[in-house]
Amino acid sequence: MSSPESPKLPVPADVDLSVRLGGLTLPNPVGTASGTFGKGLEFQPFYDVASLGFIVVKTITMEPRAGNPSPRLVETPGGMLNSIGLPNPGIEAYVRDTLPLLRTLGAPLVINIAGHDASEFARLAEILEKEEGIDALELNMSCPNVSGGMDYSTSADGARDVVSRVRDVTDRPLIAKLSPNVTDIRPIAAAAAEGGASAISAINTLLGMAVDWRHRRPVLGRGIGGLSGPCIKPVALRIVRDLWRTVDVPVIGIGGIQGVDDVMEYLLAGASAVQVGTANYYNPCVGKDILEALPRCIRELGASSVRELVGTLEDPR
Ligand code: RRO
Repeated sequence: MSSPESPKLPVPADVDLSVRLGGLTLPNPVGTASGTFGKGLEFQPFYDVASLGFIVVKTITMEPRAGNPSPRLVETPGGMLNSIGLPNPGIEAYVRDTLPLLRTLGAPLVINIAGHDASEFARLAEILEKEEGIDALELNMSCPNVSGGMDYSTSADGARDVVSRVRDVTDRPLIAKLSPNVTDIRPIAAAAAEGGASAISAINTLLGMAVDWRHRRPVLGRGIGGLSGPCIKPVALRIVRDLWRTVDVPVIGIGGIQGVDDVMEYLLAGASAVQVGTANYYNPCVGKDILEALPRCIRELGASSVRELVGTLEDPR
């Protein structure tokens, strides 16, 4: 839904920003990361969110969840630490009350789901199968803040199992969102692709902790949380490069993106698209800012499309 004060951003005709993710064509590679963009409507006063390449919404589960004890968020000198714990109204209320609002956003819509086990992931996908206006599902196999939340992205067999069970019930593009909290993400991503993932999104947050030494307590209500923000970008870039070399499906880069330079770095490292997360908290216009600057940066490298840049980082000598 476009508001009159936020006109759609002009994209110069000589730069093709479109990207393909599995069967999905996106108008541009700049999306928003799950849990950092509300329902999208909150950002509409700042710019027309329909200009985004895609919007990924906060994870939805089968049953309603209250989330973790507070405090749930803390700023550290290096980044933001969260322990939100998947609060959501459950799939039934979500489909009834939230999905109709999301359909008005105008950008390709990616619904992020998490189940307790593979069959619950599949059941969620099955319920959403009846719903229109959903362009892809992102499988949250990597939530660091609930018991068992990372189980399906810490083993190749677990990842293959979840994705293939969901693949059995839907032809929709499936994005497997993986955890960096593993020794080697590559076999896990390869297994997700074998199971039928159309794309891999990397990375979810890095497990961390903040300490209030005067009270001898961890700061977060659950003790540990997920670290995000610019401090995790080097880790995410390394992983995106590794995945670009390893898996046959497109990679979506996530981690510490706060401007167009970051996006260019991810594209060159091998990301076909990116998700902007934590930066939405301190710059609600970050998506617009990046989209305005992106065509110029692409031209600066002598290219006329996003696609021709993906993975073109030179190898070290
Ligand atoms: O809700 C959360 O605490 C949360 C989730 Br589901 C996730 O995937 N990643 C994260 O950092 N926090």
